[in-house]
Amino acid sequence: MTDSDLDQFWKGLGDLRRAIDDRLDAWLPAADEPPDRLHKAMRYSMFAGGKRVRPILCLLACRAVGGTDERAMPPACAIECIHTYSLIHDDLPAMDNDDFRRGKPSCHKQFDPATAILAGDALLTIAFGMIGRHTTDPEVASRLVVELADAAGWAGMVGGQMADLQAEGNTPDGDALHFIHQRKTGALIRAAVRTGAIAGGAPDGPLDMLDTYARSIGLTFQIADDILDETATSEEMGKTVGKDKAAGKLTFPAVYGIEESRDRAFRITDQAKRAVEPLGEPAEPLRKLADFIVKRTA
Ligand code: GRG
Repeated sequence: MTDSDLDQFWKGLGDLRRAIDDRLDAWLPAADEPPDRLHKAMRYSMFAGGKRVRPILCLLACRAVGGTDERAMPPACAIECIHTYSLIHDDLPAMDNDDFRRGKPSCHKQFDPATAILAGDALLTIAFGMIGRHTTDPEVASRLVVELADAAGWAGMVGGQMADLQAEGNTPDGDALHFIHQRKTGALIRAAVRTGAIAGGAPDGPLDMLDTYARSIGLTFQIADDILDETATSEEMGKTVGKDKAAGKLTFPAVYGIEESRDRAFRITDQAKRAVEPLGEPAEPLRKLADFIVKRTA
């Protein structure tokens, strides 16, 4: 697939992105509802221009197993809320201390740290409310809640973030790197695909194929992020770049160098695409999205 085909594919997902934004708008508290500062902060970060990769993955995984977009909307929106909370908290002075996110002042800069902490907390908790309130089948709802809790908490993103902080300044080591990346970034991306498939009623076989796909693209997403942190400009990324290296973070380029990291990312992307080959044409958008993720420039 050429770069311009990929560009076309990504632009072609505009309707899906708008449908997700409309649903998030409907399911988040109104900006003027008291306490309005909290709701304004939640909405500020939610509508700051994120790419919506995770909810798109969730909807495409649901389609790949024959499900409707409607079924996947609750986990898709829930995951974007959890993702946005993680970025708000990650930017706080006590964590990465970043003043910019998505090209705009980060939440604690636009509001204040206390409001940013509470906006993150409210986005994390509303995610589980979205699943419970808008999933019609209670058994599916309970499976989705467990998937999300595992991916977001100690066994996933929060655990990965802690391991990442603990590893700062350590000698670069491939096993530790995989441990961190699978949890910090990979777990939520994996949950996006798995919850989409579960909401769409996937039997075990296709769910396993999608799981293999999801683990691989979760890793390539973070490899691409690590490379962009060293090669892209802050303007291109909409956030401060180069901080990982300066902080002695455990990244793919630190362990393998930029070229080997790129080669690995492309090899893992091929594995991802092969894993969903048996799902045929309905999984084609997922294969294209895998290419987009590895080649992304922001
Ligand atoms: C604070 C509990 C807690 C966790 C933070 C995800 C995370 C853990 C921190 C974010 C820091 C970071 C740069 C992670 C790398 C991968 C990543 C999540 C990048 C941002 O995701 P995109 O590119 O962002 O999907 P947009 O803005 O498009 O939504």
